[in-house]
Amino acid sequence: MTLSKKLNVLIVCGTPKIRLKEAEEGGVPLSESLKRLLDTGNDTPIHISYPGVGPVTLATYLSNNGITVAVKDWYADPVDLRGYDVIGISGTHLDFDHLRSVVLEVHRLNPAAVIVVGGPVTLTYPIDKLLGELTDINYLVFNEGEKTFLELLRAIEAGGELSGISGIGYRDNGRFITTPRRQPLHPDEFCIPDWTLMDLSRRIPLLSIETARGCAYTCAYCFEVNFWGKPVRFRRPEVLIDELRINYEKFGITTYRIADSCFTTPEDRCAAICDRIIREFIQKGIPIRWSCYARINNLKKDLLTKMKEAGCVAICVGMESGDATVLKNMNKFYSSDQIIGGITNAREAGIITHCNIIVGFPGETPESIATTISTLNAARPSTYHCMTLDIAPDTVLANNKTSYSLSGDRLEWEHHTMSSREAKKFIYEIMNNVKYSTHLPMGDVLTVLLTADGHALPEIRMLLESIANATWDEKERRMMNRIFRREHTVS
Ligand code: B12
Ligand code: SF4
Repeated sequence: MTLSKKLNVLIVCGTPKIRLKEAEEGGVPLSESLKRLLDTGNDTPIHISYPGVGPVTLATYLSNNGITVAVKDWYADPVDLRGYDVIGISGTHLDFDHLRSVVLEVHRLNPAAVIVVGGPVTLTYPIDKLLGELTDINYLVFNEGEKTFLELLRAIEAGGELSGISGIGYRDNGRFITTPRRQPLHPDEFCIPDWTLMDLSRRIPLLSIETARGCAYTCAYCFEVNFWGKPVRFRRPEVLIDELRINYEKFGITTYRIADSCFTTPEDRCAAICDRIIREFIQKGIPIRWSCYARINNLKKDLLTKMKEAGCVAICVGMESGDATVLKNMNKFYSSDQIIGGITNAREAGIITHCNIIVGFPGETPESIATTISTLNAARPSTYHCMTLDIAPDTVLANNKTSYSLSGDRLEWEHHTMSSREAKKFIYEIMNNVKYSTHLPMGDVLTVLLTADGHALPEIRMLLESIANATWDEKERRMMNRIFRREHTVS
């Protein structure tokens, strides 16, 4: 499809609302105490939505290269699609069904627009499903979007040839074509996102920031390693400081979620960025606050103390299991003692901790589940979240099913010691036996959302503990409800 004129481009993005009922059906049971706290019945949508950094970074890159572009949150902004020639849909947080509904609606509202879909969703489903079933999509952009989308737009604008553009998918005479993977950008080519391309006025004062792309580890279930490629590409610390300063001066933003796959590795880089934040902001009275993804083996006292001083309020840790065999099978190179030590260190440094748990990885047994429970009870993270194993495509696990004695796909699987059906039941077993931590999807996100909304850490901790213990009286419960609702009604 070609349009021989200067293009007007819109990128739509956002995280869909999660319905409690859907979350439970999807294998994410919510604790009774959390349901009671929400007190809204089973079908109430919770909207944990704040702008992701990808679409704006992408739009900034296009804008710097002369393209007229805007970004809208599909789930939070009023979106008028009239007048756009190309509509890009960000699939960073969309699954297939959500993608289908956005594509259908975009096409209904602007049938003439060229529809381009990018983001992780383009690689979590095969091209014949995406282009075969969603016939309104014109092009897919795989992996990193900046250069690929720009080249694609220029080709559409000029009526040029597509086959020379790396990193795209399209139809050609009834066939689905995938062009070769594009070489990654040099980190100096990443843009400082220009948040004026999005309407921030209706959102809480919280932004995402990326300091690196990729991850140094190779956990067997993880999709991010292949998505971003190796080696990890690090942005220069001085550029990050500029980004924080610009966002403070333009929008008064001081609260962030660091979007990196693993911000704490390497430790000396993490410490060096913290030092700069302390020097450039904290010591000048600018209260930068943030959360990040962290790795168990990095959770050492000195680093955590520095992170706390630099404004870290919460960390999200992919603990995944407490059992040595399961951890080894996952390519995780830490022990349950390290988990307990690391989480304890973070708590003692005053940082709220959230642990993700995968239930059912090959090697999982009732005994390994018991070890995970006892590890969680000894480590006492503030919040945790259990999911059953999802066999994501192009992971070490998906590519070596035979050696893992694994059959099935995505959320329906079976191996020597467990099936996905059994794994779902074990989630309840974990929830019923973990004593000191709150089962909460996206716990650290809640923490930074509340921080951005002006709540103090003790208040947030009290909320999390109240959810866990469910012992509050009516007055306390009303206050918790107010805190929680305030944060959820923003978007
Ligand atoms: C931060 C993050 C979150 C935050 C998001 C908040 C926010 N607003 O930023 C939180 C914690 C809330 C979150 C939640 C979830 N997340 Co998340 N998250 C991430 C993470 C770590 C970083 C995202 C990011 O900002 N990346 C950096 C930017 C630059 O990358 P990007 O957005 O992908 O954009 C680039 C390209 O993808 C592409 N691109 C993106 N959009 C578009 C659009 C067009 C038109 C084009 C051409 C290109 C393009 O170009 C961009 C620049 O190169 C990623 C993993 C990762 N490291 O990327 C997972 C990830 C995106 N999350 C994922 C998942 C599954 C979830 C959850 C569903 C998890 C869960 N079960 O609860 C929930 C979503 C729930 C919901 N409905 O809200 C998956 C997505 C898989 C998929 N879509 O198939 C990922 C990849 C992690 C994983 N390995 O599984 N997440
Ligand atoms: S799970 Fe986390 S630490 Fe492991 S490879 Fe993926 S992003 Fe890296």
